[in-house]
Amino acid sequence: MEKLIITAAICGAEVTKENNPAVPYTVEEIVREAESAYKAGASIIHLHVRYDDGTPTQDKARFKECMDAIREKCPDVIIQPSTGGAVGMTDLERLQPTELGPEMATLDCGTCNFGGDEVFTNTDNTIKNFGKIMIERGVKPEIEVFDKGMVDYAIRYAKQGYIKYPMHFDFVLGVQMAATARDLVFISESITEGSTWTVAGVGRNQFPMAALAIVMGGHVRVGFEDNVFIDKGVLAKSNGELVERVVRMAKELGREIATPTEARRILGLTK
Ligand code: KMH
Ligand code: ZN
Repeated sequence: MEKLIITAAICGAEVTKENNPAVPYTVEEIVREAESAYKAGASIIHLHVRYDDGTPTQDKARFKECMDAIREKCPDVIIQPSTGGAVGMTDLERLQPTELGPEMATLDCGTCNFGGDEVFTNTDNTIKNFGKIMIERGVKPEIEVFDKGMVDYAIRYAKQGYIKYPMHFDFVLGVQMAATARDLVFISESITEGSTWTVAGVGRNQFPMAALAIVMGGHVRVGFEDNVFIDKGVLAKSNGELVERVVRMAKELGREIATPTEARRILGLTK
């Protein structure tokens, strides 16, 4: 089995300091959280950025500032900006960080309900356009899927030339598709041969999904974007604390942790 790639989704766009005071907004806070996750064993930082008051933004300059500052403290970490941004942002806003030529970025492969009246919209044209632009800019997509139909869409887009093989998927479970062992087996067996996958269990699903991925040969995403608790009712002090728990679990289960260099090889990153 390959070593385990841990992605830390340190910030998100929806979670706030009201949910957990350690959620980062400023550049300094974002760097602090990235460094804590990296030192604990994360090889990928999935990045959203905020203005100092916590407002999510896809502003290219703000991304550059945060990415440069993260690289100073975590020189070899893989930085994976979000192109999902926050609900309601335009495609042009969302695409801005891909202009910085990152190694990876997310590519959300469908529309999904985000609670209440919020809908995270990704039309067919949006996805094809994002895929095409990411190929042009040499950015490897992490394909975000919230249910199994989005895997099927991604395979269709790959056949049509909008996504390159081998693909890398992130199964976000517990938003739309349930976070159960049965669902994880089903969705992970639905991807194309040679593809890789990671799982982001949302809320209380974070560590159970991580445990399954560790033994199934997948990879793991944790972080405040998806979950702010280290244990039932106990807020995590940092993203690093969430990563540390996954590292402990992997050790107990006999799976080694990938360094950023090893993660690049596993994912076929060439930049
Ligand atoms: N914040 C969500 C609307 C991604 O990063 O690509 C989108 C999201 C997915 O978080
Ligand atoms: Zn995200």
